[in-house]
Amino acid sequence: MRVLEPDNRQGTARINGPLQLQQVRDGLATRRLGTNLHYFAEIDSTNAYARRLAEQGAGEGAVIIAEAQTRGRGRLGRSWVSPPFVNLYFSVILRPRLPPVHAPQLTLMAAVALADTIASFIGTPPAIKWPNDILVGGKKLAGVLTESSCDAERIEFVILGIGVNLNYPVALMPEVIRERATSIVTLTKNNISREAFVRRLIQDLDRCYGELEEVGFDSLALRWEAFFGLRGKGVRVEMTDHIMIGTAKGIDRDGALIVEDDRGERQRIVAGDVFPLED
Ligand code: BT5
Repeated sequence: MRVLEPDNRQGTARINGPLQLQQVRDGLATRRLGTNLHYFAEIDSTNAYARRLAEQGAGEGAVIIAEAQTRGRGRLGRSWVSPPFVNLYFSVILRPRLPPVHAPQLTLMAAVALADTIASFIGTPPAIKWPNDILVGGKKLAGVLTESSCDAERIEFVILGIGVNLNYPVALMPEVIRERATSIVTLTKNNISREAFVRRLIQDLDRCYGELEEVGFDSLALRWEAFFGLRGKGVRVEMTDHIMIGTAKGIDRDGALIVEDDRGERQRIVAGDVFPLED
């Protein structure tokens, strides 16, 4: 099922067809991730599939990629717009040897790896919006959805799900996201090789994940903070049961966001949405 649709809207000759998996594998230099690639033309959600695989005992590093998702998901029951052949919908199974309290570090690790990959394609560092958005010019280019299965002592597995808008012009996005989203083709005016992008992403994740397990979180945390657009800025934090206004201070060693409230007290935020005050 090859869809040959010359993408002349962007003035390029590139064809938006299925991902060429062999091109992803060629030259893939990783230690743990991507040794096993599962590819689907369409799926409900790569995260849902990865979870099913992990529950059946699939090993660390298995990667699931789909051309389209019928129920692509974001956090808190939100959905991820997932049209075919233009983007990346990606999940990887991890079995980290970390205590459950450190599970949030994996989301931040993934955001650093993804920001590195994106920077190499757009030529400028994107901003990370805590905990999981990658923004360029204030617009969302990518998101990370981490889902874990833990007991009290150990993490059984973590599914790291990543969605990135690649060759998906903003003009073709549905209205619900058009004003707040962007894509690599919109930023660079060029379609990119999705194979090169996914290969680079798997390698960046492999490197950052190795660093997290072997060296610890500190140097990743510094790099995360360098990408964090809101340090020192006024923020509104929306949590399930209340809203807080304060100044973003950065993250702590457990990956929680530190916000100084209007009484000067530092609060740890472990879940919620953060917006700049001027938004
Ligand atoms: C996220 O959630 O940003 C995490 C998105 C993770 C998607 C990947 S795709 C592969 C894997 N399999 C899945 O099923 N999911 C993961 P959240 O912070 O809740 O943001 C969701 C919000 O982003 C939506 O409510 C929209 O406002 C916006 N949005 C939806 N689709 C988008 C898109 N393609 N580009 C930019 N923004 C989008």
